[in-house]
Amino acid sequence: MIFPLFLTLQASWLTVCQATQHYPATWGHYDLCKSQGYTEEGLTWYYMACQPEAADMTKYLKVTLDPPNITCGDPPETYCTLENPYMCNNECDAATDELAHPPELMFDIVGRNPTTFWQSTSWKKYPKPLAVNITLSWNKTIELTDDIVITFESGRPEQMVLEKSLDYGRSWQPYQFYATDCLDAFTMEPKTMKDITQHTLLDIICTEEYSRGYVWKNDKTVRFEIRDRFALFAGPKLHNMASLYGQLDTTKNLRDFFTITDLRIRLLRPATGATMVDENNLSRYYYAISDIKVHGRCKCNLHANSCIYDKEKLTCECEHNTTGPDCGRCKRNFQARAWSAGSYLPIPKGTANICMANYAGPVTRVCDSELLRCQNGGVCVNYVRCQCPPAYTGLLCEKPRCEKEPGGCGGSDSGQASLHPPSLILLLLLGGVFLTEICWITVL
Ligand SMILES: *[C@@H]1O[C@H](CO)[C@@H](O)[C@H](O)[C@H]1NC(C)=O
Ligand SMILES: *[C@@H]1O[C@H](CO)[C@@H](O)[C@H](O)[C@H]1NC(C)=O
Ligand SMILES: *[C@@H]1O[C@H](CO)[C@@H](O)[C@H](O)[C@H]1NC(C)=O
Ligand SMILES: *[C@@H]1O[C@H](CO)[C@@H](O)[C@H](O)[C@H]1NC(C)=O
Ligand SMILES: *[C@@H]1O[C@H](CO)[C@@H](O)[C@H](O)[C@H]1NC(C)=O
Ligand SMILES: [Ca+2]
Repeated sequence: MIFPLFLTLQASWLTVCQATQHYPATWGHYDLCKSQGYTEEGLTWYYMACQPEAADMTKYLKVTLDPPNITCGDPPETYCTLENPYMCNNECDAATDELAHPPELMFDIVGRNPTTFWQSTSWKKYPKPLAVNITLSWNKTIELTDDIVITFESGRPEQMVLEKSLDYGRSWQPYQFYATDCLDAFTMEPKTMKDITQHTLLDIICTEEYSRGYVWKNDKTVRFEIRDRFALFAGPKLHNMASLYGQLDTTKNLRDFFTITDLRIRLLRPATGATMVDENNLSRYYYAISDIKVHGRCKCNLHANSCIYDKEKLTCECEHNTTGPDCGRCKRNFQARAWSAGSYLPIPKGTANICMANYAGPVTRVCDSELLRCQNGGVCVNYVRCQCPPAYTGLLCEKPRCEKEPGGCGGSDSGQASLHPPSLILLLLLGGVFLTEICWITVL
């Protein structure tokens, strides 16, 4: 009797600790939806706010190019470098594996040598703009947890916009503008992350920091700074996530700012490296991207601690009697109170806001004479309750009544499990909420 119980508790203690230790302490909360604990009533579940682990989200996206035939190589083409129009050894041929540059190469393993990249056709139709949209779709709401980083193999574009959608691509909002000259390109004052404060966090800026490809030849990345924005609330090293979570909980706009279903990179003008475009050799101008990083987690409204990818689709594994791709509603027959997202507060366990069974609805399936029998000689009354013999209690008469009495079932009593005092203390020490606390304190 004591042993299995003890092992269960120990197992749940281990689960809590292991789950907490994978990732930085800053992200360590909210990783379990429920845990088992011990009270006077026996084992019970504690429900907590929970969210899936953050992950590399590029594994789960669908990429679409517009125009669709903008990838190089059909027909084959030879490119020259931006720096030297006589150095022309970049060949693209869609029909040859080694010389093809399809969009998948923006999401393959980093560090492959030579670098793998997607490449566009060159700017053959100059002065008509060379405009390309790269759209990344998840068909699922995602919460960004780290910077979006786009690594160019070509020079970085002179004009570009990063856009997001929150409604599966029906409407789009800009995230950030990028240009060598913000005023000229977008009639916006150039700004950097340093200009952003807690109060202007939702402002959309134009930055010139990531566009001077020619001068800073080794700078190949274009970034959208998520961590710097988090840091405005959580401190430079994100050590005070409680503050950020508190803000996210109370400010819907802020939460939505980091939430997306799709991203779109609008490439508007390639690197030219000079004020004048060399019209005699347009093979110098094109876009090439070797890598795109998008780190985030499935949005599950704090009702799931995992998100599965099945049949090319991400879905939250909803707990707390919720359902839907984002756990956005109560399950059937669990609508006794209105659905509500879980809450990060109070830190660190949050509030689960579980959906409750409709007691007023159809009568529930407590007992029958076939499968769900009343135990210890109890009698099923109208399928709704067990009438228990005097010595037993509980929904199915499964509990000896003496458990509720002072002194429990110990003493002269025959056959009942007796808890030895030291084991009992150990059990209580390891039990329930206290158990989780110990664990968190150890990890942090
Ligand atoms: C892409 O397709 C459009 C219309 O189908 C065509 O006008 C254009 O020339 C094509 N571009 C390339 C680079 O093949
Ligand atoms: C122009 O580009 C072609 C490749 O399209 C290259 O072979 C040639 O050397 C270049 N010429 C000049 C003058 O830059
Ligand atoms: C790219 O997307 C924008 C809206 O986000 C749209 O206006 C534009 O027509 C699209 N296509 C190209 C080639 O830019
Ligand atoms: C997106 O997901 C929904 C289910 O949530 C599914 O019915 C639909 O077919 C998916 N759309 C695409 C384009 O995969
Ligand atoms: C569903 O809700 C009931 C209370 O209405 C609760 O006892 C049960 O544990 C919940 N189930 C889950 C999986 O959260
Ligand atoms: Ca690559």
